Amino acid sequence: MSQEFLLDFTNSRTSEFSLLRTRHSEFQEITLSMWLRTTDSTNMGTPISYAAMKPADNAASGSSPGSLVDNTLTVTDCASLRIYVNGVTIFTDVAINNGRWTSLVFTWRGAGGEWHLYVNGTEANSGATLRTEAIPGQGVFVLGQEQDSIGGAFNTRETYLGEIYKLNIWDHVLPEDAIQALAHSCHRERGNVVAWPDFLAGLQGDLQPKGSPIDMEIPSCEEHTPDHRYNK
Ligand SMILES: [Ca+2]
Repeated sequence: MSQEFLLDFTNSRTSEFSLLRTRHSEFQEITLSMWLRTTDSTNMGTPISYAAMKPADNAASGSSPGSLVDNTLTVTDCASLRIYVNGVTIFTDVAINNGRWTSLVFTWRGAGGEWHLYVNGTEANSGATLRTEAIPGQGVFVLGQEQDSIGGAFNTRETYLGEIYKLNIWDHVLPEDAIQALAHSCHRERGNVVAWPDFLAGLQGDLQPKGSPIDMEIPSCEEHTPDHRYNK
């Protein structure tokens, strides 16, 4: 299935989202890439949230189901981006609610907790999270809503308002040149944890895929990517 579609979240209803359950085991590293276009300045709009259960210490006994790690991996508030990893808030001080298509790439390494945020291919902020444990696996990704329980407990004030295009997630930190390539409209890479078309099967409410417009106002391959792989 082609990646050439976008999802447009046009209202604050909690009934419109896409839900995707992963069977992937825990994540030691993450690369999250997506294109967003939004003007929202009032909602704590959440393009993507991930919720998972932390395995119980005595999971081997099978007697305990473990506990929910709220905000296991979540991106929210496009007026001043906050990214959560294992419940820890990263305040990036990056605003992207300017009504233009914006490429966001977030990388995180469990070992050391180092994270980087790239906006349109340029590093906008970086740091280290305090906790360095792995992100629990076998959880639920939700586009457009913020989960407070696994796959639910959404809040209208945290609904994403705007468009999402080509959201992909990898279980490792991509090399610098690959991160750069993600900031160009023609990239064809697919995440090995989540590939953009995976979300089509979990669409809820009135949310329907739209063809990606040719006037997306995002950098063309020829202008910005000398790499021969991306030239037609
Ligand atoms: Ca939450």
